[in-house]
Amino acid sequence: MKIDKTHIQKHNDKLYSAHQKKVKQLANEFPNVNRAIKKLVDFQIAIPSWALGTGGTRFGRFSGGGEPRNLEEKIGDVGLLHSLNKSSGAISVHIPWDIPTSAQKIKKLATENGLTFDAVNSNTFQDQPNQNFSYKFGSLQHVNATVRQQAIDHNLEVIKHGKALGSKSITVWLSDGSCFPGQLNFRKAFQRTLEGLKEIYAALPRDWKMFVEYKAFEPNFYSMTVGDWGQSYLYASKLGPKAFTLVDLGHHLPNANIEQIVSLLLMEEKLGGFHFNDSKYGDDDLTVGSINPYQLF
Ligand SMILES: [Mn+2]
Repeated sequence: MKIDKTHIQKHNDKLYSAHQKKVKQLANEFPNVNRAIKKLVDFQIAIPSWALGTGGTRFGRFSGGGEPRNLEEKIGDVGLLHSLNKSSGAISVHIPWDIPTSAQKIKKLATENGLTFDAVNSNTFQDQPNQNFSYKFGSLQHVNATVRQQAIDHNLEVIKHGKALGSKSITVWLSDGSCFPGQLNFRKAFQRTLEGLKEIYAALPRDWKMFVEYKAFEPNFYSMTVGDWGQSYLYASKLGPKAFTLVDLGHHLPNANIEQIVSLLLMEEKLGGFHFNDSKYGDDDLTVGSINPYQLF
């Protein structure tokens, strides 16, 4: 659905004078208010293509009417969001859930909606139909080199799709790990994963970045091979200047001091970005700021 621009303008016009009064009041109190407003105006948040459903949990879907059925409709929805808030001018696409049938057409549609393409996301945490080897025991950490190669090839494929869309980064989140003590050699799992990431890193176009996303637990419940910011930072440091740590706010152990993690990553210039959400217990994916609004700021 598209809202006519004049319709939004008419709505804004009605509120404009009251809004101006508030800004004036603020400017009297805080001399730097315009700098802060400019920062807010420039702040853009990419909308993930997998987050446009309206109902349900990770365990069951209770869809409402009007949910987007394909990438085209998802772009339409993000475009609508962006036309209303002017802060979500990008979409982050998940491969293989949202492989464009024609990159050119999809790019054109995005441009018409005022959108660009943010990071592309790979998926080696699920087996896809017609896939040769299973990721049941991991992807890049797998003891079998052919499974690792399949995971590497998938990431290279994702970069190819991203290039066609004009994306400039790839996010790699691995569910690799183990569920029982003694099941996995931690060091070897780390080294194999690093080797795989190195191959993907080597395939990055010159102006691209790689984000290494970590998660403390789930789906594996004993160890995760990219389990925390320390491990992600280690991978990112060993990979090189185009690799960064990605902080998903829901991917920590309870009560972790995320603010401190973020501040140190910023200091080291290794903060790649955020996945904004909130949680009370684990990876709850609640609305950002709904549980810990102060932590967010
Ligand atoms: Mn995430």
